[in-house]
Amino acid sequence: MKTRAAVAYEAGKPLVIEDVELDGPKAGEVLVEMKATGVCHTDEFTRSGADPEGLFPVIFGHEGAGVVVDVGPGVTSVAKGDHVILLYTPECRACKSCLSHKTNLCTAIRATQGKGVMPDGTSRFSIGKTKIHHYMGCSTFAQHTVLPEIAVAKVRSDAPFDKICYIGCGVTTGIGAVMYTAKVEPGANVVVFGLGGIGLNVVQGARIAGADKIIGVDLNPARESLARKLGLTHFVNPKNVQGDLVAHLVELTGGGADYSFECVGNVTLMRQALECCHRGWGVSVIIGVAGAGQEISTRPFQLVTGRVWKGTAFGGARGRTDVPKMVDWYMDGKIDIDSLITHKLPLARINESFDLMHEGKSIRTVVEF
Ligand code: NAD
Ligand code: AHE
Ligand code: ZN
Repeated sequence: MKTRAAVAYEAGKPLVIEDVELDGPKAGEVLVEMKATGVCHTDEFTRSGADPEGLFPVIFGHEGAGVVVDVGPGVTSVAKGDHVILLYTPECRACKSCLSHKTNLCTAIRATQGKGVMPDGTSRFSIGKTKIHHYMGCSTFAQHTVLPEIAVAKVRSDAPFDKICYIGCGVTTGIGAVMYTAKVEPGANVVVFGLGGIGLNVVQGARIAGADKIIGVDLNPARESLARKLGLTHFVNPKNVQGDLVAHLVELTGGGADYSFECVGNVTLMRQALECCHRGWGVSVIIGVAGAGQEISTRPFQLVTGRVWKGTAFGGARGRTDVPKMVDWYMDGKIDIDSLITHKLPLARINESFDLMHEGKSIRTVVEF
């Protein structure tokens, strides 16, 4: 079939809206009609050329919700008409990682996903003779896309696509990092570096977990009011701190953070996030994705004296199990998504979403089909 998509031909260049060929679902795969997709900083990260795994030409997007319109042979867990959220972290429930119950990082299809192809090693997208790569196994910047059934979470049909698409990455990553990865307990002091589409969800996750102080660090003063609405208790703009930021945060938390989260992708901030943690037990969780060649460093003494460095992908959530629960929490009013969706655009104007991101104007832009 033909479908409309935003194609990235080259790093750093605007996406081009094109009609692309899409082959139908093969065994174990589903065809999804996209209804809405968020634009995450990670899409921009790969578009910019900073991603060591970046491949071109490609159809980006990994934060989507839609409807199953066709299924390939052998598909049993979803059917035509089901509403789904797409999963860049699938959940096969059969691989060593899924069976371990120690990680959400299903390994069933990660190798081919990283090569921009489906599990059989081929792409479903093309233009003429040119193969177009899939992105993070999702490619949500297209009116239709094909995924393995293990990479979709069936969700309730009364939930609005233009809001729940954000559960496909940002919401689950932020709230999951607090609940599943860090396991923040009531009364804890939390520091969040970066109050964008991910960090604000860390803030609301920390509030739900019953954190005491929730301190946000961001260079953009416009982030403060929305962050406070979601549960932030203290806003720190590093530009206004006299002296050392880490020392300031240690003082503000009365000795160091119980938990800190880096939600920017900046290795200097990652170090500060670790070092503002409390001696003996503070846990720092890296969420931000750093560019090719970047490395983290600290004095080993920081770890010897009990601080713990962790990382999280998709907030440690198991997609098919946890994502439907997240949708229920939204529908029950337990989590706020509406305030974070600051802009909506049609696919034809998707490039504007990257400008809004760089200008610090948007939290999430949602593209509706
Ligand atoms: P965003 O652009 O919406 O937010 C980034 C925020 O960081 C902005 O508010 C910006 O003002 C702030 N910031 C930038 N530089 C700063 C600095 N030096 N000090 C303080 N604040 C600073 O991005 P996002 O969508 O929230 O994504 C954040 C990061 O998380 C990205 O690196 C993204 O790739 C990554 N991410 C990781 C996962 C995962 O599973 N690990 C999932 C989604 C996104
Ligand atoms: N390709 C990059 C890594 C990118 C990365 O870490 N991605 C996160 C999700 S970001 C969503 O917005 C992730 O899921 N990582 C686990 C995985 O298996 O990719 C690089 O540096 O190579
Ligand atoms: Zn993302």
